[in-house]
Amino acid sequence: MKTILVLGADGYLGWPTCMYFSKKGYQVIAIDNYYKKNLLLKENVTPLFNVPTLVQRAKLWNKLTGLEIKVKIADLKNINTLNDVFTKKMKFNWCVNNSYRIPDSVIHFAEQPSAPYSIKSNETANDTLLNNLIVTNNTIFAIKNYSPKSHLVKLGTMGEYGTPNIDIEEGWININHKNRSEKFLFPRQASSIYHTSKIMDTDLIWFAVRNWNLIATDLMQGPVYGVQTNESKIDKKLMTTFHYDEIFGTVLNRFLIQGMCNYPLTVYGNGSQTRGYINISDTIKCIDVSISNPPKKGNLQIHNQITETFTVNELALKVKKAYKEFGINVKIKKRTNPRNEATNHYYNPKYQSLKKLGLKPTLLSQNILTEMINELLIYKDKINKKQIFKGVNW
Ligand code: USQ
Repeated sequence: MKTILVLGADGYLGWPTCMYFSKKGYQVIAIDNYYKKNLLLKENVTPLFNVPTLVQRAKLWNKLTGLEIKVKIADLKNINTLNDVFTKKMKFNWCVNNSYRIPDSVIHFAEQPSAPYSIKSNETANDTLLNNLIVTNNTIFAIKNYSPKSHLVKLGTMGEYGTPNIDIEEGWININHKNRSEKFLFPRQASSIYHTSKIMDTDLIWFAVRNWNLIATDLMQGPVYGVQTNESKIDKKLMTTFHYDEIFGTVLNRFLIQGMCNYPLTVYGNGSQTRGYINISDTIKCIDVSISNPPKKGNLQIHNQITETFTVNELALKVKKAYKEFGINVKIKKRTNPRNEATNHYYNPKYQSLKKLGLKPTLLSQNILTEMINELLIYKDKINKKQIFKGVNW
């Protein structure tokens, strides 16, 4: 039985990842310190519905499936947290059996994930940098010091590349300069402090990989959408948290809630900005594919983790069309873009590598949208319209 360590296990992607690998037969160790839950309180925003704590969900998972997800509530900024895992001194907050194997893979989601939060103030920018860089650095050092054969799988972001006027390669580019050539990280130029912190993460990981012969995969993911994964369908209490507020909600999840409560879809600027998107179920499949295909020692493997690209206008029209089936006439309102981002821009990212390794993408069909609307409709009364648009300016 292989062991995986999930960092940031209470988050939108962390918890479904824990259940998926637990069901697949992995020994799963889940760590989180409720950093994001506390951020929501601080920012005075709430998810669409409350989810039980990580410990409660792990207990429920065990009751319903007989499988164990070991849980530790601890701050990864503290060096001892990961050192305790790798030196087998970890005392879990919940587990069935205290014994465990050193992790074969470490899935790192433990980051402040919001671009608007990161840009709000000097304090929130510092909070983002401190959390994201220190947790990444502690993870690197724990692996280097105690388990250099463990595979680090880190969630990066397509936003590291920005929107350059050339095709975006999968992480690397060959540069010919004055008759000499070398392979470099693809140029990065992010448009928020959050996205910049991910660039810095990549640089830290690349430094560690080439100096200490570590094994790492950096997944450049686009905005994710989705409500349920196969495992959460067992019981509503196993569902992952769902955000639709301006700070923590991603655009498609936000549009679905806006359409449901008769709030004109908040298209920023002229809506031509293009991004690569991915279904939450595919995020987890990409992690699985990455774990099964580690790079060689001393190599940093980078995959662009998206399955298709859309402009914001295209997403808005898809949501409008999906709601028509429900007899709801969704309005779309273009508003002054609170972000400093290019709207009319070239965008041609490459994203073949995960498919070559076996990913079968779940594309954004009308059926998927209808399914998501049905999953969300039961929470319609819980929507708080006041948190849809707060106007965080860049
Ligand atoms: N947008 C709107 N209206 C909205 C919200 C967003 O037009 O109400 C636009 C934004 O201006 C942007 C695009 O939709 O052009 C995507 O915005 P987003 O809020 O869904 O995504 P973003 O802030 O870029 O960040 C999200 C996640 C982040 C992840 C990133 C992937 O929060 O953790 O890294 O997606 S990427 O965008 O590829 O960098």
